[in-house]
Amino acid sequence: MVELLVALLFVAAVLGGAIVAFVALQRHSQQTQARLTALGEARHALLTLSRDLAQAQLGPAWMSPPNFFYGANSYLSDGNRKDDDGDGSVDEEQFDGLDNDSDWQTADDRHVLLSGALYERPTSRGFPDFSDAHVDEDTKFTSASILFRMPAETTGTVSEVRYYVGTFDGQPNVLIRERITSGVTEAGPIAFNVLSFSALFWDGNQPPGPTRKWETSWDATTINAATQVPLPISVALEVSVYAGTKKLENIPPTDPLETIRLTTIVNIEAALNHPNYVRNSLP
Ligand SMILES: [Ca+2]
Ligand SMILES: [Ca+2]
Ligand SMILES: [Ca+2]
Ligand SMILES: [Ca+2]
Repeated sequence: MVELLVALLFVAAVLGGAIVAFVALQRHSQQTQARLTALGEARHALLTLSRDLAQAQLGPAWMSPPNFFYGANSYLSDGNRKDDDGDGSVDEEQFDGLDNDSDWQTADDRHVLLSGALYERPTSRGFPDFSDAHVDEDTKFTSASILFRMPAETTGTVSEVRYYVGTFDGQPNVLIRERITSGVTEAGPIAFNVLSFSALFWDGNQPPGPTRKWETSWDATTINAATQVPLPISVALEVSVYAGTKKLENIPPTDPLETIRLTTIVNIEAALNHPNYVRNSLP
């Protein structure tokens, strides 16, 4: 009888251990699943945006205003409440292409030489800029909106497309794509749980030098199309998507947030091919 009891206790102990391990594994796989889902949302957001932005166009002349491209960022006071770059400060940067906390050094200039023969824009060398170390590494969140024209799905017509983060179908933090074609508006969700959406605009109109930089806003109507390029040459994009397992609304306002953050740069074909765009010559 004693032996049986010992055996039963042993089985119970093994089962208990197995249950604890199973719960830990499940929690781990839920976290992995949440990260994969967030990564999927972020990738889809950047791919959809890149595909549209690459086709941004000037005109047509009969539409008002003829040159139409707006971009704006509003910088939020909060980030993911984590010290992502391990420098002792939390969320100390803004996604603006600048080194806001002055910890950039010449050695952090990552793309002086991109490959054996390809260099970064000469005017960007020796200055902190996008994707250099210590630039925009541990950022606060941003709420951006971009509005531009692109060819519509029906040949010969034009759509006005707007991207922004808002509430869709009662759900907050949705990256929304709104498209107006011939007076008809369609809006659809591109990504969910988007905590940050930022866009920077490369101005090809500034003379080569340190003034040629990423702008945090754009208004094509203020640019003289006869002598300048009304579209940005490139747009740098950032999205941060919530990747935690708890519901976002159940997280206390001071707790750190699990996030996935992706960035990319899109070139605008119509700007690159514009006759007023003066390219920097490569060395
Ligand atoms: Ca952070
Ligand atoms: Ca930091
Ligand atoms: Ca910095
Ligand atoms: Ca910055």
